[in-house]
Amino acid sequence: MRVAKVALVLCCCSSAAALVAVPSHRPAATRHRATISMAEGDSRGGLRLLEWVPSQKLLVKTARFAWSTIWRIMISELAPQSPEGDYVRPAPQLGSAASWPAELPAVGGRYHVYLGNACPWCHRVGLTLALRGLLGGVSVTRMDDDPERASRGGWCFSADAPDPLCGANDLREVYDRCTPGGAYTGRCTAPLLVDLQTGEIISNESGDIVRMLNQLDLDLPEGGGERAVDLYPAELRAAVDATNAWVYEAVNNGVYRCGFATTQAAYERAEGDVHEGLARCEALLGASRFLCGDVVTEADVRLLPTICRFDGVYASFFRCGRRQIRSDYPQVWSCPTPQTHAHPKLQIHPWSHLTRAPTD
Ligand SMILES: N[C@@H](CCC(=O)N[C@@H](CS)C(=O)NCC(=O)O)C(=O)O
Repeated sequence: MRVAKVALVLCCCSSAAALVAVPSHRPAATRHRATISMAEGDSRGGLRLLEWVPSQKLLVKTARFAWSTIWRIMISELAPQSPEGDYVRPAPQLGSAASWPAELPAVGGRYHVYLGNACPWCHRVGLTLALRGLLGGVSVTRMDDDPERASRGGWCFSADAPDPLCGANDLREVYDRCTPGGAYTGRCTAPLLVDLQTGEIISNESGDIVRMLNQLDLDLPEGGGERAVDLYPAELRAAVDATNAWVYEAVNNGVYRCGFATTQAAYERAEGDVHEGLARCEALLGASRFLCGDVVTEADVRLLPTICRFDGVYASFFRCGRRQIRSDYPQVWSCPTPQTHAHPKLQIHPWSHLTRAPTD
């Protein structure tokens, strides 16, 4: 039906355009003939699908079948599914232990992270670098998201932010370069933390990277008091771990489970979890300044990237906008850094390359 509706709208628009296009200085009779001939001319444009196809029903069904088949193939590779249609995020591939490797010295300029602006998992790493005062000691490359330029995944380098490790064109080349044998076979995800001296990958799991960076103490001249921020203080570790677990399941990954669900039941499960999780955050942030009390922790750093993309992106694109942060979760909206909410750059569709799921 949707295709038919679009066709109808297009037909209406082109007829209207034909009428508007009639020059007004002509005599009335000429004007009438010109109107008819322009309208006829317009109707003969394009493939004239609606004229020669034997059945509109067949056309709509064929278009819907082709569209949803292509979408299903694409989504099954991008977003693996359970038999029930739930999105199952791939397990971390190069996730390390969540502690800074003892053999790697705390040396400024030696470690590098690859980040993509659109990516919430990268955003948590960027926030950690800032909160830990590490931006002067751990270098960062911000990549472009362009699946047509990248040979696998979407991340590639631009002329003004080239790859410092090997001058790669895209992140896949970096993964290859850092893999013994030179051929990495998994997903080329960001964020990625590497050792520039050995050319080895330290981790490509954002949660691990956040925790590792929390342990990295670089002796930087400009570190200042910022370095005093401990995102995983000993007395709050149990609370932070517990909060991370449900925030990830319900909120961080919950929005993806909504957007990538391929059955109605799976979508409803995910959508329910998202709003249950947000309601839980709302209650906690009403009672204390941050999720685990009065100090900022990893838990807040992991929540924020999802929150500030929620109204602009996930609500509509992943279809979890039954309630929105700005209007329905005031404590979440005002805490902890309201200025990052609805930042214009975060309103830009991070997945503009993807097409929406067909809704049949
Ligand atoms: N487990 C990873 C997931 C990161 C992730 O999914 N990153 C996305 C960008 S938002 C990515 O790079 N995807 C590319 C791909 O899967 O090919 C983490 O948390 O670090």
